[in-house]
Amino acid sequence: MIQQLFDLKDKVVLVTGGTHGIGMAIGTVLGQAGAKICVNDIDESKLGPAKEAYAANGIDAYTTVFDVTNEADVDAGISRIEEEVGTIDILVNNAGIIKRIPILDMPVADYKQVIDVDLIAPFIVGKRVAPGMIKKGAGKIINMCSMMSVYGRNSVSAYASAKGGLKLLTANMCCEWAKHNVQVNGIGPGYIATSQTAPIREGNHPFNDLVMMRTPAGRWGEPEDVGNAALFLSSKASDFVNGHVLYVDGGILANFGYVKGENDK
Ligand code: NAP
Ligand code: GCO
Repeated sequence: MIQQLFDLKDKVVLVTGGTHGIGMAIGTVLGQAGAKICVNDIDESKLGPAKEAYAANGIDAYTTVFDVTNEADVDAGISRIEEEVGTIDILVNNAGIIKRIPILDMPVADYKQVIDVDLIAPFIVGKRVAPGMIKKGAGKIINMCSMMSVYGRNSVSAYASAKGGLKLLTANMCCEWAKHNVQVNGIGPGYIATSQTAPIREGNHPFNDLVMMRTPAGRWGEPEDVGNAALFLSSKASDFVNGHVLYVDGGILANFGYVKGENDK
């Protein structure tokens, strides 16, 4: 039955940084598909509101605090999940930060912090979770990539460096773990309306014009658009999809752009 392809009943999911934004949308969709949802955050104050938001959608989310950049913290956090919920079947490396600073003005410490969260943390968490999947003989890992896995743009050098690296870390995880029936893929969202893009979206920000010019769909993406793609990559339907980055971008990567008023039909 087609529904069985997308049934995640009894699967244990970890969405890092899943207390709001894209991560919460992913956790919600996977939870509604039957999975047991676990989310972490670096900030304990985010856990209560997140648990309530998940509950409002009928999902009893397991919440815990750990810093994805800290190997010991990750090990303790994953151990808690393994003991209290079960071995993780589906990992979504979603936690991420961005710092929009031109290279000449960016302190090296800021560059390193973005690399730590957006690239090294998926390595740390993936390396900690994969052994359980390998032992079970099955698993799904989704690394949250970006348009900046393939493009640069002014002021996001650290973020693009990390997301570009994450695209190839995804490929390498695939090469090493596919033989164990662990599918590792990326999702590359376009411009999505979350708190991360609020500074370049709200208050009639001129960046909106660029997003509209580059996005054939003519809108900002919603977190749910990404959640739906995550359901595919978490399900049996994608068992032969590996090392792939699924772009959820409204057509940005297919489009050089257009001049307002020209060919608008
Ligand atoms: P967001 O609203 O800023 O959420 C990011 C989450 O990651 C937050 O819950 C944050 O916790 C958590 N986090 C940050 N550092 C952490 C750490 N060291 N340990 C644990 N958790 C940590 O961002 P978003 O827009 O939902 O984006 C989610 C992911 O999608 C990110 O990887 C982002 O790069 C990627 N992405 C976003 C877009 C977009 O247009 N929004 C497009 C492409 C890709 P706190 O809130 O407590 O800091
Ligand atoms: C930016 C945006 C983007 C999005 C996303 C696009 O400043 O350009 O924040 O980086 O977050 O990564 O895919």
